[in-house]
Amino acid sequence: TINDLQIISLPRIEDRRGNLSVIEKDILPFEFKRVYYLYDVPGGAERGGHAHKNLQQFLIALSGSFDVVLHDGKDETTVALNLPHKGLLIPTGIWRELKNFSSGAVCLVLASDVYLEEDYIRDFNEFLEFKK
Ligand code: T46
Repeated sequence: TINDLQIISLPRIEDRRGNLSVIEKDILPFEFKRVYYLYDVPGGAERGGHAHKNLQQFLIALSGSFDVVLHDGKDETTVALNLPHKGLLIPTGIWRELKNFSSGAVCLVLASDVYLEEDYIRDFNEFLEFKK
């Protein structure tokens, strides 16, 4: 459920040359098998609009900001991501929509598995049925 969403803070190593953050495998509750990123998102565009049956993902706003609207079949919440050293852990079975991308926003995603189209639920009513 959306109660299982987690904001995970990453180490931030600051010095006069700037900041460095790191994601080591033990900071996430899953081993990541894939990394992808969303960028050059035009103003007003929305991404997501689906749920995953098994996939777990960790999202970070590497640059800029965007909102993630999350639904567990019952409740909805919105998480604003805008810090490169804090990420959102999305467990399995959560519907997500990404919107309000700032210009230059980059969304980095670490995923628990490779790309599998059969893991997606792309219809909201089907998602509600799946959650029953
Ligand atoms: C999610 C949100 C945050 C691939 O070929 N490999 C991949 O690993 C991914 C993620 C996508 N694709 C292809 C599939 C589509 O033809 O790239 C195209 C765009 O994918 P999609 O419409 O799923 O993109 P988003 O931004 O709506 O969703 C993605 C992830 O698919 C999804 O798991 O949670 O980012």
